[in-house]
Amino acid sequence: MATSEACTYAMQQNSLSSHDSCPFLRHTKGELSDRNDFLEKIIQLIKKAKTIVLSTHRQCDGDGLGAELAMSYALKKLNKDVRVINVDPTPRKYRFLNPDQLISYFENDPQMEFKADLCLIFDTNDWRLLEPLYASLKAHCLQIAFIDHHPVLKKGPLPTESSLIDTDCASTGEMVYRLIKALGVPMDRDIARCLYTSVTFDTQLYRYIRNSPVSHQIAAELLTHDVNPEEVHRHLFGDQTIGKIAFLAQALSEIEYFSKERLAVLKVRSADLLQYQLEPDEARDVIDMLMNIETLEAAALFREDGPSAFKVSLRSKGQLEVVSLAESIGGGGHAHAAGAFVKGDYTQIKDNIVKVLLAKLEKI
Ligand SMILES: [Mn+2]
Repeated sequence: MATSEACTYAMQQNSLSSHDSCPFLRHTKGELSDRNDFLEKIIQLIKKAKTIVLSTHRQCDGDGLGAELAMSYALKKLNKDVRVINVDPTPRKYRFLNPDQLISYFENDPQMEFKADLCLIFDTNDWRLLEPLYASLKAHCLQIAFIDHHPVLKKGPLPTESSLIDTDCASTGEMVYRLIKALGVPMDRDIARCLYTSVTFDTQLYRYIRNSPVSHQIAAELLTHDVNPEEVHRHLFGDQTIGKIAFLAQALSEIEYFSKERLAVLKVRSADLLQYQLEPDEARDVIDMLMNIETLEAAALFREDGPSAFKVSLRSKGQLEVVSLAESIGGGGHAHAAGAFVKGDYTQIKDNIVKVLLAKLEKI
């Protein structure tokens, strides 16, 4: 899947230059203060709206969740009638942000009633990642805007016209930080903790900062608002269960290597997740672990997602991009971190993907 995927592995370079012509893209180089004018349109929409619904992609991650929760705290301070509605429940590792007290889950209540002047969707610009909630948002919200740092897909759906897409930002949290500043909402501990979660998660502890000190600058300010960084880091990247470690031991012993250990492929079965009592989200960091292997230039993880259905995660390093492959199978993401949901026979899907990746490796 495109976006939640990409969030775990933000790339260091700017995104695909072929998207430069996209009217939604705002390439915003420069100092923090210079970039605020790009936010003006969204700011006006927010100021005008009385009721606002916030959401993010399904199987949310720390970036999308932190961004929407930070914005919900900020909008409440502006006396807006705010509601956060996500497609599905929040993965375990993010529960320290008390999502269940703050978010309604559409999956648990598909008949839920709401109406809003404005809907802001964070950390994706692909409405398919919000289905079936998106149909309901379209029916009940006067205007919808995506606020996102992923490139717009070449062949996928376009974001709505009022959307703000900034592929220079290392996280959606960075965009929301700017929005909150532009709205004139004073920073407080709740907002800071959520934004710190966003920025820290998507930069993977300040590893993927897109050649910019901005993530650090924002973090430095947020930490003056009584955020406990070790606590956030522990929740996001530590706190593994014994089951998770046993799962990793098994999964890592089953890696298949290709092309002189430049490509790795791994399958995660639903039965494994069940056996070790893991949520699907907990298989996600396995592929990032793989990418720490010195020789690897690309990796593909196949996670069973129902009968003959797989979540494919792709990673790459350096010159090699994987987002075009992800797009070709109905997904998307960033250049070095992308994914898709696919249906079909495992061996066939895997063979096709390996073939494409090997051809790409040939070319670099
Ligand atoms: Mn993100």
